[in-house]
Amino acid sequence: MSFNEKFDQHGVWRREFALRLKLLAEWMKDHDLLDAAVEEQLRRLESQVRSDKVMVAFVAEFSRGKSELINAIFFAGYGRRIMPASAGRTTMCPTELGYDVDVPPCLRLLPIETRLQKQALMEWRVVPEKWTRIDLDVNDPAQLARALEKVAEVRHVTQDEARALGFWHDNNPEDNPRVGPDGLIEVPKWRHALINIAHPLLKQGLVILDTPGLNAIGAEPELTVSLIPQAHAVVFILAADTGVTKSDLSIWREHLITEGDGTETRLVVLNKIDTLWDALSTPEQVQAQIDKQIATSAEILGLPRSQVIPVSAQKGLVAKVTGNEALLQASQLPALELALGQGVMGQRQKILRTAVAGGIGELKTEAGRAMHIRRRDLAEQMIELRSLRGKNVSVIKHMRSRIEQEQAEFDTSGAQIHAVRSVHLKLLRDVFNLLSTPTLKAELAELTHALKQPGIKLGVKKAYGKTFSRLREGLKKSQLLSGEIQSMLTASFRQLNAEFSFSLQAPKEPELIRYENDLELIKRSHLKYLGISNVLKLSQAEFSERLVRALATRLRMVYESALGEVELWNKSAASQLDAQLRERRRNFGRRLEAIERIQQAASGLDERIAEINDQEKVLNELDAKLMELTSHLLGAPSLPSTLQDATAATPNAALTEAA
Ligand SMILES: Nc1nc2c(ncn2[C@@H]2O[C@H](COP(=O)(O)OP(=O)(O)OP(=O)(O)O)[C@@H](O)[C@H]2O)c(=O)[nH]1
Ligand SMILES: [Mg+2]
Repeated sequence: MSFNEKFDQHGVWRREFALRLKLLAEWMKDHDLLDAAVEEQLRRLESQVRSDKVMVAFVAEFSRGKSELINAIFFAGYGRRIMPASAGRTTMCPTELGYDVDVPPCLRLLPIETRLQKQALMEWRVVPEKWTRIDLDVNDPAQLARALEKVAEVRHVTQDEARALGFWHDNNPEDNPRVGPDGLIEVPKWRHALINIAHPLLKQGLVILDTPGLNAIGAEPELTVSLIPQAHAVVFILAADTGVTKSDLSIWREHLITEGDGTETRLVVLNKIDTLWDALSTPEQVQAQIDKQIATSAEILGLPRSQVIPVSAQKGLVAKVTGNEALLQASQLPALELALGQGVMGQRQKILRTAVAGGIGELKTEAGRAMHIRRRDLAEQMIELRSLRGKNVSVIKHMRSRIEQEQAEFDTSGAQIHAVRSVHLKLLRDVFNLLSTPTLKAELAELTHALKQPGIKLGVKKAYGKTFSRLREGLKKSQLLSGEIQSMLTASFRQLNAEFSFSLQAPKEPELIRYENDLELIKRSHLKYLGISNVLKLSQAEFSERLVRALATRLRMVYESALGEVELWNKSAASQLDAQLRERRRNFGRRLEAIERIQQAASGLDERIAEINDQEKVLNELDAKLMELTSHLLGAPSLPSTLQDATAATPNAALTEAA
């Protein structure tokens, strides 16, 4: 299966999942099983699957054919070249292609001058009015291609301006761009481009990142420390005729080497194999040349040969546009698409499904608990009613006053439950604090200070190390506190269970330690970035400023996820208490009502017992149905029979609506 097909299949699964989740939510609502924690869990699952994005980044030195390859893999359907690809430097700014329903098809461009301000790229993303917008007509490929030419636009500025924008460095002149005869320097006109089009793959959550060459990547720290490391796959492109050049190697070392796992998410493409096709050589001789280039490139990059894929993007594009099957095979593009499909999509699907399975498990536990309480209440009522069989009026009366007394006692115990809640919240506040934005900001203060010092900063690595070990300490402390809260909850719940025969169970605290891993990855991407060739750049205040900003935004994302987990945990504990209180109050009502009926008519008792029997049956059915609905959610992408029935008339309409 090619990448595109695999991605399509992934999309079908996600749409079905969303539909099934919606059905489950409605069903739970109908049966009064939707408490706050369940609702939150459902919301999370839905947004996790709906907003799941797969980012594929194309990274290489200029003119290796990144844009052409994107055209060939994703846009051949438009019948022409869509992304500008031409000799020399073409793509001047990082270009992200994706789809957001809430935004009309358009190209948004962030002016390069925004670099003079301190906001990080992530922060600019949320202020669309600061971007230049050009509407796109997806039905007019020529207009589309014309509009996209903007990403190649340049400006000519003085040396001072170029320096301020981060394109001129006095201390490593060999990297500086050429000065024109007029003394001006060519710089990109735009800092970042966002393309929003309803392309089928983009609609399903694919995000493509096209990047400019070496020095341009380095100029935007966010690209190096955030976008590229977070991409699910990176395609690194070499040219078959030149092999690995010095600057290819710098990009590879600086931006793409990942330690440990993750090598399957790095794909190396040996592009332009058509330049080796030659009428004077036999096909075997050509193949031998390609093989030799693969072997050398793999060796230099330290990869197995199987991970270097030969291809001709240009011939692949031409073949697809003209429908030339022989040329398509010769371009070897299908083999690359296959590798992308297996590697990237296979991985992504596995990860998403595992995450989703965890969420569904918790959902089942939450809903199961509500049913358990109901079942137990029914059983107790049954015992109570059976004990009334053949008893006289005064016994029944006595029973009534006993229930009323129990109810009154229970009502006064509200304070005790309230106390547990407030202790819980108070303790939680400390955890929230530890993971809050102000805390994070304070932790970063020292590093910010170190980076802001004028001149070359030899102590920066040390400052990074210290900052990250403090952040790790913070996480450890949050984990410790969470553990203490869990013990407190367990003890309080046990006490409440004993006193009121509740069946509360303290939910397991989140594993915040997990986020240490994220911290480690962030730290590594920063240190790697600083280590190689950027130490000199650090002497520039603007560069350091941008670096800290990029770091802060990335860390904030990690901390927000951690906070989200703590919140869900809190909701689960609170909603258990609420649910048991509510059920208990209802239970008193039902018991009193039963006594009333028994007092009014002799047949009342038997009728009520029969009713309880029925309710038990209904509960068993609910239980089975819950199992069924949740296991469907975990299943393979094919509609189960019940859903097929429900959507048989207009299956597509139902799916589209759910999506
Ligand atoms: N012969 C041949 N030329 C190719 C191939 N792929 C790309 N090219 C050409 O190489 C040139 C550069 O291609 P681009 O796609 O613009 O390269 P890029 O990596 O995006 O370069 P920048 O945007 O400058 O970073 C263009 O003229 C392409 O037509 C190929 O497979 N064979
Ligand atoms: Mg390009």
